[in-house]
Amino acid sequence: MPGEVPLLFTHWGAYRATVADGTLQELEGLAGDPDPSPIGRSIPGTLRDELRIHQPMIRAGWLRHGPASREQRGQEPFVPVSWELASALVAGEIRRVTTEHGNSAIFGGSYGWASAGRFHHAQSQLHRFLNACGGYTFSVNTHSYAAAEVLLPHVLGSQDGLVGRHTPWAVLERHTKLMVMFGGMPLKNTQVSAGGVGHHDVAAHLRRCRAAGMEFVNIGPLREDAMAELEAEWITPRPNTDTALMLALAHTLWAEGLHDAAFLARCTTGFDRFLPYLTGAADGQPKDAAWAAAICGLDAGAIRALARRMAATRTMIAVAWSLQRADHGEQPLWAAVTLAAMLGQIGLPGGGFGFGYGGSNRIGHAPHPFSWPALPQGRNPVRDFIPVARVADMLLHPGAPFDYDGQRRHYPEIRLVYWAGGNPFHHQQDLNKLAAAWKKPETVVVHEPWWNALAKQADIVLPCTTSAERNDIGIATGEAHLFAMRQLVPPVGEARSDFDILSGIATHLGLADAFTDRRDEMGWVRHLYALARQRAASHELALPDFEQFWQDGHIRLPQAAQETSLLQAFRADPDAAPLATPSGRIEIFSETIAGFGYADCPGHATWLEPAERLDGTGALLHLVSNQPRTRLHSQYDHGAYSRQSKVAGREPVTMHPADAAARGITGGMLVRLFNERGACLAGAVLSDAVMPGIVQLATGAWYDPAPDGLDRHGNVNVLTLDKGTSALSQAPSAHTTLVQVEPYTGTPPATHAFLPPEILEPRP
Ligand SMILES: Nc1nc2c(c(=O)[nH]1)N[C@H]1C(S)=C(S)[C@@H](COP(=O)(O)OP(=O)(O)OC[C@H]3O[C@@H](n4cnc5c(=O)[nH]c(N)nc54)[C@H](O)[C@@H]3O)O[C@H]1N2
Ligand SMILES: Nc1nc2c(c(=O)[nH]1)N[C@H]1C(S)=C(S)[C@@H](COP(=O)(O)OP(=O)(O)OC[C@H]3O[C@@H](n4cnc5c(=O)[nH]c(N)nc54)[C@H](O)[C@@H]3O)O[C@H]1N2
Ligand SMILES: [Mo]
Repeated sequence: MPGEVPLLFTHWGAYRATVADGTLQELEGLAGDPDPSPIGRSIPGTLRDELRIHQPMIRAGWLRHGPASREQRGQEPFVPVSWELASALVAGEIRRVTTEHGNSAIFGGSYGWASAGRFHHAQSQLHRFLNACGGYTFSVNTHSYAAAEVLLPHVLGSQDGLVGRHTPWAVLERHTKLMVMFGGMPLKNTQVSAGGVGHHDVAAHLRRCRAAGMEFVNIGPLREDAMAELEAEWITPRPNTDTALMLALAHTLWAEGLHDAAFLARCTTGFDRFLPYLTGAADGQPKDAAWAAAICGLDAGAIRALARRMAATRTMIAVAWSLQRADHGEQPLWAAVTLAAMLGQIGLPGGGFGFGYGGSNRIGHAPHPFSWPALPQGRNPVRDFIPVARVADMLLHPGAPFDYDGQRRHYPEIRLVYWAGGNPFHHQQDLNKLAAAWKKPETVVVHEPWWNALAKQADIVLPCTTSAERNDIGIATGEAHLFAMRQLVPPVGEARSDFDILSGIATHLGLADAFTDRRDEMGWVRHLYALARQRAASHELALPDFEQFWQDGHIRLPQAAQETSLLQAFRADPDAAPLATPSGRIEIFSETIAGFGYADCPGHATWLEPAERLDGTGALLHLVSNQPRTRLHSQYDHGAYSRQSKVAGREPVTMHPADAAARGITGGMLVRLFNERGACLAGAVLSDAVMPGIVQLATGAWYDPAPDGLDRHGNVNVLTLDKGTSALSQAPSAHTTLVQVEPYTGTPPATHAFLPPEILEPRP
């Protein structure tokens, strides 16, 4: 009986927990999960490790001199203080900044994943609190797929096929004959879903697809982005040249009369505006296979053959979210939709396109027809915002203008940064630039469980609990597993939940009732469950009462037997079920976007040179900074499972043996990666499963800058490019980065990533 066994629910799955003597001993995959994630192995050992923060901490200089000491941020010891003092100081800063400068001087975007759980959702907690304080400058869109979030509503009228409503696996298994995967479907990424996973079943779905005879093509730099059993054909265009390849596939369809003219006429608009560009009538350059072959480093015949194969059978074009986390990341999305429209299979079972099938366990699951409850955040009266990845630009250039989706806006001047539940010293590109920008605000407040880089870069560090130390309700969206997240162990030291931390500060500001709504933790958990129960009931799904749920620990709702393909109703009758675009059709050309007049995002899918890319000379290498197999972003990098993957004590960097030989690098060697933005150390792994010309260094190694700026541990974001994809979406361009690699010949510096900062004696 699950009720007997306590559960720990995370973004990468649910585990049965063994607890003894008030400590978490062991985690085992949830019964029925065919493929539990090994990331859970890192949790028991880190829950009470030496990196946990036990007490509120204040940077020594801030305690003495306040905001005037900001140049020392990140370099000074910390002083432990009481909750009473820490809460009063934070409340005082909020009062000072809002009174003197207004609420837009607080940056509370606080992007990040934090931990699973509907109530203890750090970002929602912080936003609710700051709204009670009168608001804050916020951020829009995600690091995951910001370019898509802005572009696709113009092209498709919604984000269907990006975050949900994908053609489900059950339909793919039966109907798709050819799966063309740009960026593959890396199983390592499907360990995870935002909010949590019940059963990991992407591998099983893929196996069923293969058993049904589906053929796979993996287009991208890493062979292992496609599971070996799929026997995928591996095509390796130079990274960031997918748009040229897609245009050439489209050109071949056109040149050979393989396109579906009837579908284009009935369901799309603007093909006539795109065609002169495709054929070269507009600019003298046909976007044909020979043209793309030179850009991509592929064989023109292979491109034409793939186009013919796609036209000859039921083809799904799957595009990884990674392709749009690159300079001009809007273009591969628009080109993929254009190519799929020319094939004419959009809305047919198993045909068309889908984004992110390998990006999350959730994609391709049938959602329930209602949304699950979340902590209400209240209303933010402040109108200032930034696109999520523009945080360093905002801090560095207050008042400067920026474009975003047809608007011209200005960066506000930020005095107070408040971050809970994300790690900008993990996620932000060009960390040396961020480190400089981070000196600008007067005060930085952070909630963190561990002494990671973000905590070390704060002025006021408020220690927060982890999921094992509090009560919550967990919902694996899409799969509809509900979990009672009962507290397993007492909190470490004086650590508090984000809710309790913020309640304490709210009390100092006279806002306690506004923030808590007079509910405590269990009051909120019961309230959110009651809402979930109501919503389920209105869709004829009966959930047990709270006591029963809390005792049983786990509810699995019947999966909705969803058979609908993406855009099926639209295809069947575009007049009866039009898209929410200006034309009601798929916009191969968008008057709206063309009207913005952006040179870096014209009115139709266009090949635009990225800021940097491989040019065929072999001098520099393209950096693939993909998601880590052994952790969630930077979370649990200090855990056993991530640590055992390190090479020479650093994050492993994988490169092709030929590229290594050309640089005198052998496997296991300590190497230095560098470019004009920064440098880091890493441990070399040689493999022919990466294409020549690239190096792969996953994100998430804890940032560990030496005084000269060298990152000693292998944080890839000291190398990456901090540039908006275009004026349209200003999305992150992490996947557009060239580097050089060389053996590291000096005495290897010790890493400090997993050491806490110096802690001074508490003040009397
Ligand atoms: N180069 C490169 N960079 C990338 C990407 C890439 O592909 N390449 N991918 C990007 C993408 S897609 C994403 S989504 C981002 C992810 O970036 P983030 O979401 O910022 O990364 P995390 O490491 O998950 O950060 C979560 C933080 O919350 C803390 N935390 C956990 N639970 C709690 C809690 O209950 N309360 C509080 N207060 N804190 C908690 C964790 O300790 C951790 O420090 O990274 C982006 N960065
Ligand atoms: N284990 C684990 N799983 C995760 C996460 C994690 O941190 N850990 N993070 C989660 C999050 S927040 C997100 S948003 C998703 C992200 O999901 P994705 O965006 O799919 O993730 P990535 O691993 O960055 O990229 C997938 C693959 O794209 C390929 N690629 C990179 N650049 C190019 C290119 O220019 N062209 C082509 N054709 N291929 C390219 C790389 O080979 C890379 O392995 O993953 C989620 N899953
Ligand atoms: Mo993401």
